[in-house]
Amino acid sequence: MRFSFTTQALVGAVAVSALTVPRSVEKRLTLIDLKQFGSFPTITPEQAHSQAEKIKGPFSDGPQFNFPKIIGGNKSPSAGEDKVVTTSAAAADGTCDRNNPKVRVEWKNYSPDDRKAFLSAIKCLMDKPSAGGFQGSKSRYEDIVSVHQQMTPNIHQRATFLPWHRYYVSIFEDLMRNECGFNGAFPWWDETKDAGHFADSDLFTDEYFGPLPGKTSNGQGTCIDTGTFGGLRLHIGPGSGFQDHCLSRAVDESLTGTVSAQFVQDCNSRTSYDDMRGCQELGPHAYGHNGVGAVMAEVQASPGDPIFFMHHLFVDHSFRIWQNADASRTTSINGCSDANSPCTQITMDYVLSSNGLKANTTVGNVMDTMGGYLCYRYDY
Ligand SMILES: *[C@@H]1O[C@H](CO)[C@@H](O)[C@H](O)[C@H]1NC(C)=O
Ligand SMILES: [Cu+2]
Repeated sequence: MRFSFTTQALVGAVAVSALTVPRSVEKRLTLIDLKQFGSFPTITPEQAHSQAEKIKGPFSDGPQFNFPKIIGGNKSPSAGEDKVVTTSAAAADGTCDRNNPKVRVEWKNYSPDDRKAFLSAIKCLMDKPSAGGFQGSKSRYEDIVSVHQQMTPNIHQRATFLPWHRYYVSIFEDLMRNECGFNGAFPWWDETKDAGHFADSDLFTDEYFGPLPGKTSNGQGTCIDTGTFGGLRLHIGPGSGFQDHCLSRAVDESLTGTVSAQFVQDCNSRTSYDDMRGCQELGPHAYGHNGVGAVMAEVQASPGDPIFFMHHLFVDHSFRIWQNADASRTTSINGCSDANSPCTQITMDYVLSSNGLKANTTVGNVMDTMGGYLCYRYDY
């Protein structure tokens, strides 16, 4: 024990004293055992396909957490916003010209210049110091990771999952634009086009997110040493812990093969929001995470792998497609917002929080992606 402590202290000292850290030192980043990352709970594609099956997902057997209060009827419309386009009762703070929203462009149609600018802006957040107050964070990027880790009990396996992650991805977008000068269109990733061969996507090349290796012969992940994020040191996770470790991946293409257009459609054929949500969360969403593997397969700190955001842009796209089928799907929601028994029903006034990364908002403000608080659509 004493010996390993000394070794770690020495490595730390070298890393701090030399700004130009040689690769040989970076390689000493700890590769965390694959088992420690765990995985997202799943349903099978067959379960999703069976119309009779309603999938909500279990959540009652976890530890008890503090849930945000439901606040209703205390919102006042902001003054002086005469251009607000309110086709949704929930639209508030902000304007959106529905004929000219931002367009999220699928990766394959996303220009090389936009791709470069997008990756540079993520790197920029990683190179910026933390704003402070985010547990375990050592960079502005990790401020975002920390919020997901800390909020995990409130945002998974319940109705909050889709609206909260929509809000979360929009915060990532805001920080890139406001703090790193990104001014292009945002991308999304149509995973159904790459199902079964994620590793062949040019997302996973050194120019962009770096490689996507399979499990090693001894069943482990691999530290990503090359590409935009080569040698990245993560300080948050796995789980609720804080451990210095490398960004690792371990693709399982039999799992990514499940992220098919059929699976997405089977989930989206459900008319009840919460049935659809459970199916998407435990279905395509979970398989994308588990398929990429390692850091991405860990529920709390998976945003440590920046491909997380491409994945959640895909999940948000599926949600938007479901909403497009019926106007009422942007003005109503159902399901549990907590794990109490009986649970508290989610409402449009449910408060979404990011622990101060961005001001709180409500579910109602994010249900319509062109409602004013948000202003985007997808290219298809
Ligand atoms: C944001 O919402 C959370 C959860 O409801 C609450 O604890 C926090 O006080 C709110 N923050 C502000 C600034 O209102
Ligand atoms: Cu999440």
